[in-house]
Amino acid sequence: MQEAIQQVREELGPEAIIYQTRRYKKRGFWWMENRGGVEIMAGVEEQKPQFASLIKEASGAQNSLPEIKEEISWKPAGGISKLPPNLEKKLLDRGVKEEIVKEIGTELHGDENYTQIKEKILERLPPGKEITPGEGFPRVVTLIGPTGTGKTTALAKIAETFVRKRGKKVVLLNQDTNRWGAGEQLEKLGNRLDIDVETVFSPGDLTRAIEKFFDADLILLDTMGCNPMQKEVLLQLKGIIRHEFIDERLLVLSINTRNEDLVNYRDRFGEIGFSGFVFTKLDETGALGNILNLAWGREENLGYVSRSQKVSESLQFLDRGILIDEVLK
Ligand SMILES: Nc1nc2c(ncn2[C@@H]2O[C@H](COP(=O)(O)OP(=O)(O)OP(=O)(O)O)[C@@H](O)[C@H]2O)c(=O)[nH]1
Ligand SMILES: [Mg+2]
Repeated sequence: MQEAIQQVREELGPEAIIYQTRRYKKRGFWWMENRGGVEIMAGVEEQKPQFASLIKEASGAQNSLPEIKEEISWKPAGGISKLPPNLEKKLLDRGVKEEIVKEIGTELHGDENYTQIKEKILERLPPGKEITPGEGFPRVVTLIGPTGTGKTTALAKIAETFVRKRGKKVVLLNQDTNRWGAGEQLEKLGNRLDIDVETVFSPGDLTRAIEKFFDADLILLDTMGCNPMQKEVLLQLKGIIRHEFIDERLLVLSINTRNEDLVNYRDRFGEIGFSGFVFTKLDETGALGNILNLAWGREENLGYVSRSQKVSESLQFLDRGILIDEVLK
């Protein structure tokens, strides 16, 4: 131990502060190459914490200095959590907010393995929930979100999967009467899949449409893109999507958007209520951390991700375990 402390002083200077010293038995710190030894956390004041881990084979404690030097591995930690430095870096590189990384780190002791760390992250993420068709009556699902996030494309992918791959009876409803070409987009899809398409202008229309297609397995309601900064537009949407017959309200967010905007969108749409997330355009960004930031500590379910413009490429189910593995891989 004395020798190791001397090494620290040589590397960081005589002002180095020893924060913590620990001895290891030969067991598993998986990111530290499974070696026993001594770890010293030290830093120098007046700088961003420059923590360093000094690990030395316990069995080689009597080694002469040059031999010991070969076995010393300095691993500068990011300094903001007790996560293994490589995992901390991955989370930050993927865009996970610093406060979340810190929060994950606070409850760790520093000797957890990957599965244990994953468990800690899992605790704060909502589970994934798949769309299931109704049994004896239709399941009604609506997609909501800001303009151009990929709502209609996601809806088309869901319809394609349930009609073509699962042989279910699907009906499309369109509430988007504002945007030029919105109706035609769904008509085209309806023709291609040979399924019914109807436009609804009011909650009353929606009730009538659901009653009309009560033998369907799945009714998908497309909504107009909403600027959530316009309160009256949100309230108009709320009037339709809070309909008591709607089972799932999925918020569609394009993940290639600035994190601050995404959080704002989530909160604004949260005010009118949604039940799960669909994240689109993952093929355009590596910032998967945005998903973790948005779902962190939320009640709404994780749902699906879209990685392509092509309707033939189905949405992928996103469970929290899959999300963590994707962010950390
Ligand atoms: N790269 C990529 N593009 C996508 C994805 N999903 C949708 N898009 C594209 O995003 C654009 C907008 O898609 P729409 O499905 O029309 O979006 P929307 O939310 O229905 O738009 P509005 O109804 O106008 O609010 C189109 O060019 C789509 O092809 C995706 O996963 N990846
Ligand atoms: Mg649309």
